Amino acid sequence: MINSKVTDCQIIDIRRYSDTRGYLSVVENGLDIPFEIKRIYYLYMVPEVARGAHAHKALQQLLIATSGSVDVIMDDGTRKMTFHLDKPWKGLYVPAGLWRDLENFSGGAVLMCLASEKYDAVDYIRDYEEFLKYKGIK
Ligand code: T46
Repeated sequence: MINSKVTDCQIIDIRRYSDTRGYLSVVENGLDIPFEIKRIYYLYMVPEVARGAHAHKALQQLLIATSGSVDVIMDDGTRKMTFHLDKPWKGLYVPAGLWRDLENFSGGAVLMCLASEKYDAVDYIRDYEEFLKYKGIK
């Protein structure tokens, strides 16, 4: 998705069910998000450092702060948008082809990622100049 823009990112309300026992949220293939889930991973016990700093050529993701909070800064090479994730029923849909930085993890934060593809190191662009070339900006 070379032409993707930060405005293609969107916050998705994750279905939730509550009763006297608390809340349950669910994401189901084919119903709740615009891709098939092939992998799940999560970041936790993150100290005061930034993570991310890369783009994906093909991977689509739904990022959910299942605990605590984190700032996700999305960048399409011409514009940046910051998404503050702090609720387990809010997911950030991230299309392919966008640079992301992950900052300000709160204590105890857990960032879960539902991913459209299996792990492939070749899908990553980790150099910002290369990213700008990929987007046709430089
Ligand atoms: C992303 C953000 C939100 C694997 O071996 N398999 C995997 O599925 C993943 C995701 C990572 N790894 C290995 C590769 C590295 O040696 O785990 C190590 C740390 O990965 P990375 O430096 O890419 O971590 P982040 O936090 O910068 O990025 C990760 C995801 O890689 C990325 O897709 O969007 O979380």
